[in-house]
Parts: sequence; structure tokens; C-alpha cells
Amino acid sequence: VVLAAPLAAQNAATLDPMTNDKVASYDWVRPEADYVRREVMIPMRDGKKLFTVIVFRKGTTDGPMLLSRSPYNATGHTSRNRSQKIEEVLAVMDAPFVNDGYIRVYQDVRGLAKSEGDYVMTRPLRGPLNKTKVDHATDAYDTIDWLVKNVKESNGKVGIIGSSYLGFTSLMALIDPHPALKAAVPQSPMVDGWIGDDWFHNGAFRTFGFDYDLGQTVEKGGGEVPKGTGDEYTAYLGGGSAGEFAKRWGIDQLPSVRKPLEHPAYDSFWQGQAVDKLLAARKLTVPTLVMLGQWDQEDSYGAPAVFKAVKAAQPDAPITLGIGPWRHSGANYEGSSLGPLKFEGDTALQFRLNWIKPFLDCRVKSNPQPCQPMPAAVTYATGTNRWETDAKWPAGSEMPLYLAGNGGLSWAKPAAGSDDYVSDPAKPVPFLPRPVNMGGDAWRTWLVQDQRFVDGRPDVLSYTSDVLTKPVHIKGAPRVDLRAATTGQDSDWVVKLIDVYPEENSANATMAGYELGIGIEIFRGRYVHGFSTPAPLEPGKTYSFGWSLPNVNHVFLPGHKIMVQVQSSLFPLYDRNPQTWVPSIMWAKPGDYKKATQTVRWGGSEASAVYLPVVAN
Ligand code: PG9
Repeated sequence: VVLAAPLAAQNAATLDPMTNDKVASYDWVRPEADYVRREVMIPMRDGKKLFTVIVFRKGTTDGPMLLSRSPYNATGHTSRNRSQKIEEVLAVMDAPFVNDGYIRVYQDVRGLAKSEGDYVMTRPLRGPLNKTKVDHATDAYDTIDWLVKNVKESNGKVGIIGSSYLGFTSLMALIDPHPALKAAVPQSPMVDGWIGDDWFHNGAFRTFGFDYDLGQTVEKGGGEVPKGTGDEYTAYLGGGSAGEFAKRWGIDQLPSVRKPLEHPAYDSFWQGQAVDKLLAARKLTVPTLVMLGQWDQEDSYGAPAVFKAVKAAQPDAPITLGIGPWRHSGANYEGSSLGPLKFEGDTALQFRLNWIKPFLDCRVKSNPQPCQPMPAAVTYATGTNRWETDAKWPAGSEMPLYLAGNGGLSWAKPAAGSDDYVSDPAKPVPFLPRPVNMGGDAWRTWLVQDQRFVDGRPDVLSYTSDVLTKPVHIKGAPRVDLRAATTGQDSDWVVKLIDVYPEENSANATMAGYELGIGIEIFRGRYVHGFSTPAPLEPGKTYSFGWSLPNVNHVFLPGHKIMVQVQSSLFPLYDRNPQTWVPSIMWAKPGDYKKATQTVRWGGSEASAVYLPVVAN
């Protein structure tokens, strides 16, 4: 204990009653701790120092280092509990590593928590968007360089791992990597904030970012937007456009809020930051296991996009795609269930022990076992509940499942027809049953929410197959081709691919008739001609709106049905489309929001379909 009081008071046999009770610090890591915890400031090439915590079991020698570069506080990552046991101090996912001689390293990214420098959210790579000399590639390089020279207990080999933002920093470390970086495990990485990760999906803005921005970028007073604890559906509806909502809560001037508001389309700001494009433009030399959860509510796009882009540019690239039955970052938590879904055992632990650990061990340990050849993809087949490997991904071949008459779905193209509904921006379709709270468990599991809560709404079309007599197994990203028209000049389109469980199941009543989303994704109509060329839609004209649903490995079982739902909003996760033409939806005025009649065409020459990546069983 370091006493702040004068020395005279400390040395007195009995303390003066008026001794200052405040002390400057207390070292909660006691001598009996079974680990060493070292805090260091690592210098970067521009002179800024980054706060880094190094933790390993006492007695570790020749240990490989496992690095994570985080915006979520290195101190917190290394003090889960203030315990003298290393397994209690670090995250649960770290235990097998430190119990096997690894040295765990967490660093605060530049500008956050105890690190020096400016914080630029998902700081772009040096180049047109970043004229400084530093980025996450150089910071990772300089960090690794320092670690291998200064951590005498290490063997000089480094692996990098982390989820979401930490997945993004793991990917950035692969650009001009340090030679000591031997393997990377980016989990649920943020890759392209516009096409399908945190800020937008296919042009529709995710209001969820507002709470994140205020929580991450403000020194004093940061946290959630103070909109109260009520229904966020009501709060956002009353707030008007995303820009007006930001103004109303005084966050419109936060740089991290202004940037997406100023760049609603896929312009050079977003294109220049897209990590899949950055990686595909150079050779991937570091073996990489890029992975995500099948129901990733934050970054469903990034990991498969990196895999696809890198493989297209470099077919023999040392990269594997992993997909498990998890939520965002779920690989690092308990994985035997998700919402009401149950799997075979703790699938997250299985993946960590059977894939991540061996993948790293053979690359970063001293005198390791030889590495086993990695498949292109390791994925968990939901429905049949088993792990599978594939030599290519997507593993399935496209088969169109056509929307048809009488709310049907058909493998054969039907004769032409159409269905209409009225989309009213004053009554958008909720993405979760109300009251909506975009936090906690409801947020984490919204993609597996039973979709019966909107089935039957007059502004939601549901198309259902006959009861399946054989399994339909899909492996890849289902692709939507929606032939549709609106009486408005702009429109959002949402397609949900759903597994409908049998109506009767007394053994598990929750799942009886359950409508499980296998892929739910939105597309903003103004981008029908290209993501960087928004244009008004011609009222009444039928367009082909095309986009992809998330990558999955799923088996629709016999006795189940396949359903496709079509609607025009997912509120308040996505801002509302006014359905009239405005240059930027961010600043649409109340009078711009108008009802529109939506026409979905099927069959004949305008055959709407979801192309399923089907594998033969
Ligand atoms: N999805 C979060 C995020 C990543 C990158 C930027 C902003 C947000 C995360 O969970 O870290």
C-alpha cells in the first residue's frame, strides 16, 4: 500500500486520527498470484506509446505470445476478476492458452484507455484517407517488434486473435506483417462498415451505431444515448431521420457520428477502408483462420468477405473460414445454445479446442507437432448439429427457390403473378417484438427470434414451401433476386429465409411451429444501379434487386417447411426509408415519409427467387 499521507504519519506507532485515509494505489496482484502481470508502454514509430498488459503463468519460459489489440480496455481484459488465479483474471477463452505455456498480451489501441495518441474509429490504413505515418498495421508491427525483443520469457513467435473490433485489428496486422507474426485468428471482424458490417447493410443505416459512438469516443459523459429506458421503437420513430435523431440528442457533432451521416453512399470513404479489398490487393503470407457466428448480429459480412476476396486473388492463400452456430463474438462464450436453439454440447469450446488452439499451437509454439492441413471451411451444420469441413466455400451450388402464387415457394419456375402490400413509414415493421431494446440478450439473439411475431402483418408477405420430405442442405450465402416495384421513388427491401418447424412438438413446445431466421438481410432500393450511384426508382417499374444473405451451413429437415418473408423495414435497427426521393435519407424531413404500394412479382419473366447454395447429402 502506498500511503499518500506524509511519511511522519506512516511511521508513527499509532496513526493520528486525522491521517488522510486516501492512498495513491494498491497492487491487487499479490505475491501468491500464480501469474505474472506486467504493464508496459510500448513505443510506436511516431513516438506515441501504447499501453500493453502481459500476463503469463509464473515459471513460463520459451512461451508463444498471443496478442489482442483492443478498444475495450486492456486493463479490463486482464482483470475479469481480481483473483490470484490466472484463469479467473483472463477471459474464459484464454485459459487453455495460458495453461499451455502461452503469454497473453492485450493492448489498448492508439488513443483509447491508457494508450497515447489520437483515436480514429477503425483507423484507415495509411494512404488517401490517412496521411499520418501510422495505422493498425504499423502499430501491430511495432508492438510485435517490441514484444519479441523485450519479453524474455517468450520464444519470439506471435499469434494474433480477437473478435469484432479486435478482429479488425487482427486483420490489419496481416498487412505488411512482422516476420514474428505466425498465425492470425480474426473473429467476427468488422471489415466493410457499409456493405454489411456495423454501420450500414447494403445502404440501410444501423442506428445501433449511435450508442456505440457515444460510448466509445467521449471522454466525459459517454454511454448510451440518453433516450430513456422505454421502447426504442417509439424513441426512434419520434426522432425522425437518423440525422434529426442525432441532432435531437446532441450527438450530431461527434466526429464518429458525423462521418457516417456525411457518407450515406458507398463512396471512397467506405471503399478505401474495406479490409477485404485491402487484403486482396496484397499476398496473404500469414496463415489465417477467419471466423464468425452464423447469426452474427453485428458483423455478419466481414469474415466470409475476406475469405472470398483473398481466395479470388490468391487461390492457394493460407486462409480458412470458420462458421459456428453463434451470435456476434459467440465463439468466445458458452456455445451449447442460442436463444431457444440447442446444439450438441458447447460448440464454442469445441471450436476453440479442436480448431483454434491446434491451428495456433503448431505455428507459434517451440518444437510443435506438425500442422495438419487446413480445409477451406470448417462450419457447423445447424439442423443436423454437427461440424463439417469442406475443400471449397461456398460448398453448395445455386438452386433457385421461386416465390409463387398463393403464398407458395416452388423449385420450378411458376407462371407469372404478383402480390402487393402497403409499406407505411409511420408504422415500420419492428425487427424485434416491442418494446425494443437494442442491448442485452434480446439484441444478441434477435436473428434467431421467432418470426411469427410479424407473420400475418398486412405489410409482410410470407411464401411457404410444402412440407419437406427430404432434407435441404445449404452451405454458402443464399442470394436474393427480388423482382419488385414501388409506387414511391425509393424503398427498402428485406428478405428473410426461414426454417419453419413442425407445428406439433410437445417435447419442446417453444419450437413447435417456430419460424427461425436462417438469413435476414436488407437492401436499400436507391442502390439498385450500384452502391456508389444512388438514384430514384421509377414509380411502378419492376427492378431486379439483388443482394446476399449471410453465409450459413444449415439443414432444413424433413417435416419442416421453408419460408421466405418480404417486407420493407426492420425498425429501429435500420433507419426508415422515406419512400420519396431525397438526396440523403439521413436528413429526410417528416413530410418526406410517404406510404407506398409495393409489388412483388413472381414467375414468368420476372421470377423472384432466393438462390440457395444446395449440397447433395
Ligand atoms: N461490432 C463492434 C464494432 C466493431 C468495429 C467498429 C465498431 C463497432 C464490436 O463488437 O466491436
